Amino acid sequence: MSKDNNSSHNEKRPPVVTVMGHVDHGKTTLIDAIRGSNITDKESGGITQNISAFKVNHKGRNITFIDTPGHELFSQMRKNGVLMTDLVLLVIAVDDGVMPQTKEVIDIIKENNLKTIVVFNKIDLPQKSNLHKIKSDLSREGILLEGFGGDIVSVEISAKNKQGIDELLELVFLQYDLLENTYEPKEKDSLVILESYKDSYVGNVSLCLVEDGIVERGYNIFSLKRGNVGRIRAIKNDRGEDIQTASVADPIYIQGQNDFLDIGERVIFSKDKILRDIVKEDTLATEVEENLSEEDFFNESGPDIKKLSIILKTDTKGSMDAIVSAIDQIKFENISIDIFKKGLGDVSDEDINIAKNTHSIIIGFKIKVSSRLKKLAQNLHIIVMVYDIVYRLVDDLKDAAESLIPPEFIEIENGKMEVKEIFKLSNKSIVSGGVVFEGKILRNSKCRVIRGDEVIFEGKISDLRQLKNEVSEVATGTECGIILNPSFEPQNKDIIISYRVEKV
Ligand SMILES: Nc1nc2c(ncn2[C@@H]2O[C@H](COP(=O)(O)OP(=O)(O)OP(=O)(O)O)[C@@H](O)[C@H]2O)c(=O)[nH]1
Ligand SMILES: [Mg+2]
Repeated sequence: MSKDNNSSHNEKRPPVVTVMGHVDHGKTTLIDAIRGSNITDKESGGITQNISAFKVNHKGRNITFIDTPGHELFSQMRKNGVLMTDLVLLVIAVDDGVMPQTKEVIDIIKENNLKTIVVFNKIDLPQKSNLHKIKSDLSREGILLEGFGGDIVSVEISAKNKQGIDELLELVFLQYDLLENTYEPKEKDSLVILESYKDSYVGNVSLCLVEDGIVERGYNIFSLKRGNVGRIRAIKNDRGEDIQTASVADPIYIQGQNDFLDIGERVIFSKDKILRDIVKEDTLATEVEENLSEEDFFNESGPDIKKLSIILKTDTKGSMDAIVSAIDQIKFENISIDIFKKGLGDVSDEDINIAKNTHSIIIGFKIKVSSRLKKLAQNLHIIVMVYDIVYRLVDDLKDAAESLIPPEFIEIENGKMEVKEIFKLSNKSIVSGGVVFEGKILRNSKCRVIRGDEVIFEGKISDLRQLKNEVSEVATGTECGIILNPSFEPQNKDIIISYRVEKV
């Protein structure tokens, strides 16, 4: 079926604007200021950990904003944030300046040749005086602002005080209107998938932007990879309200598809159930639920490798990707963290079963474990750890992996004594008398006796005396008597070395 296209495509679609930058520079606060919302209050750990999209109307024109996380672990999500983007707002807090993820975003901007507005945020702070320096730092990164040898525009705002927001929105339209016509009508009506997850009640859900056409509830969707993936049972807008239709650039959540839609995937939608002329791309769908066979799993690592086996359950595909790539970067010699199974959604009976059979621990991110399964896991001694802040999860996994490293021990000498005389006590104890010539001799320490080049005894100093008194240590230059355990009789000129063993 060819697309029924009567609408004029000469006009532009609403701009899609992605807000990006280093962690805590104020991206979500900016979106809150624009929308009059307070998303930031609800974020676990005060950081954004998922991609989200919002539709805003300013003076009669719509804009779609995409919020991205700034934490370093979410690189892939940042890349996903620009799938359909016309303009990037590069948010830089004036009290922090150009930081690692600012640079990472600059790379994404350059790679995708994206038009950018630099948004200097937090100008309510005294560090506003850093602006000149930050601008020249940006030049070094290839972001040449107006007045700094380039034509990239910037704006100064305080998201917190809602200062400069109107000016920013005007600038967005101004810059967008300068762009060539971005609205290229597609041959077929389509959606771009920004994020996907599994909801325990409604099944597969995807956050997407309408790329072209008007999508309606009840329409069929077609993956280029897998063909028909079912009907759209419900469409929700960015406020979670049910809607019947959505048009180009609208951010929506679709439900009801019977297959998982991958991030970045373009799906076609149509009233028709069959689209004969859809060309399947020659790629395989990403597997969301993935198990290694037990046999493969246990054969994978060598005998000297200690393994921490995990079952990973997360809320969304985006967070799964972020966590898997963070786990890939945890490296300790001879330790491997193996993901035996990964999947989206709450912990299931099957997860517990697999954990039991493979001696895995279950790691969850923003998912639930029912009290029944918690109890079952407890009875089976299966560790289940659920997090809602990604870096805590990764830190704990690092610690768990590190705890598998066998500790190394080294010997440290306390001191040495040369034997000069042997006494035998009435209780048959043998006392080696002599002078400490290096360090200290410690009672109860480990010791060895050396004759020439040979070690002739290994044991402990069970008794240490100075004159007739029992003492705990004897220092260099002092005479003392040592009783060894097990009992042993050295000869004159033997050396007794007192030492300790420490963990490194
Ligand atoms: N003083 C001041 N503080 C701000 C401003 N904008 C944001 N903040 C504060 O900066 C902190 C981080 O703000 P967020 O909006 O969560 O930052 P973000 O860039 O979305 O953070 P991530 O999404 O985790 O990367 C919060 O404590 C905000 O209250 C501002 O204009 N002025
Ligand atoms: Mg945020």
